[in-house]
Amino acid sequence: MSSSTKKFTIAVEGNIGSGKSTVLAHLSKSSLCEVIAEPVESWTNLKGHNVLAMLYDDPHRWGFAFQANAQMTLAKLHAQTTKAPVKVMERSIYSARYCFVENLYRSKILHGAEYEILNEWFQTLVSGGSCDLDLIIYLRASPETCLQRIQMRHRSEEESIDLGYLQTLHERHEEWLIQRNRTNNSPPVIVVDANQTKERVYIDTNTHVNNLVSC
Ligand code: TTP
Repeated sequence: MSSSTKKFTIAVEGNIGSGKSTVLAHLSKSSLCEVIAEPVESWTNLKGHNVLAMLYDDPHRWGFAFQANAQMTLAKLHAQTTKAPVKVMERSIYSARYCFVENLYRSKILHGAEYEILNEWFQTLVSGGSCDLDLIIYLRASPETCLQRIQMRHRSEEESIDLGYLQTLHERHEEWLIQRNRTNNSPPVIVVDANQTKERVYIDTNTHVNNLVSC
């Protein structure tokens, strides 16, 4: 495939409240990009069940079910084809596994058996190559900034999120994307300072998307 017709898949990653949705809304205006939004709506209404609220109300009871569903819904989005040269995903199956599942397990919320089942399922879903990424853009924001933004947007399910939870999730993102603890087949990672104003974040993100397509 020539470089002019080659298609790319990018995942925009970052802690809860780091600004992924606003960056995606901005990128959706570019003719280069087709944006695949995260299926949060399907998590708040799974045939009438709000599994996101259930997760926050009782993580021990619902952590496994939520993460099983998150992995499955994200894998479906990975498999979706797009017409534009760049497919941009909000999150990926990799952050569901390496950040959220990992965090629930290390916090002793997921049982060892549940962790192994989710991991086995994850390995199966990614093994065919349909979840491969060409680039990860990491919106790196401090947990304090994320908390402020979460409080401002006021998603009712997330009222129990505190700084401690965001700090542990921040550490999982850092292990995965900065310390590169998961090096097998990992795509390149570009870090964008997401503590900046959203205008600055847009400019930085646009630059990276354009660079990817022109190289
Ligand atoms: P995010 O994927 O972080 O989306 P967001 O809308 O909060 O992102 P941003 O503010 O940067 O635009 O999280 C959505 C919700 O789903 C959040 O409450 C965390 C939760 N979640 C999990 O609990 N487990 C998972 O595996 C994923 C992907 C999300």
